[in-house]
Amino acid sequence: MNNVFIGLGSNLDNPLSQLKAAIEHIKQVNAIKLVAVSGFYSSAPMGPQDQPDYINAVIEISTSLEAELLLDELQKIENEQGRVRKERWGARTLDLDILLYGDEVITSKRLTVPHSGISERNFVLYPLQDLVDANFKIPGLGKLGELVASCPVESLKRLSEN
Ligand code: ROI
Repeated sequence: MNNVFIGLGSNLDNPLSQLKAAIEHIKQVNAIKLVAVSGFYSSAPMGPQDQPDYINAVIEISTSLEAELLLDELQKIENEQGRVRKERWGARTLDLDILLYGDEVITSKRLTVPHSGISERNFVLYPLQDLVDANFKIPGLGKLGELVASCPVESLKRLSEN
């Protein structure tokens, strides 16, 4: 079994419900066991500013699926929840990113793991910090605590309701 962290993001069509529905869909995949869910956070968009704020979270799963088969399952869920791929860095109903896949480094046509944006994305690092401790090692990038220390919290806010 592989321990995997997945980043969830949405800024359209009731983002909090989108994330919760995605977690329910992920739980229904046979080869996936849900281990933990971070808090839910709101944040200003990274990239074009003419789009709504995002809700983000990170989940930890345990899975027997190879990385690309896992990606297939996640993309199915994105599509079922109405994801339409339009402009790069534009608004989206649901984004499911494989952030970490065990301690593997993957660079294939479809996948870059650890996810390429991790160290600049407070909406990934802070939720991840809800699930693992500061000494947790991100392959090739160092300890989570050090990445968090050099990534300003800015507008990121933890929602009170989970
Ligand atoms: N900005 C925030 N705050 N959260 C996201 O999940 C997110 N996802 C994206 C881009 C458009 C880069 N901006 C984001 O894909």
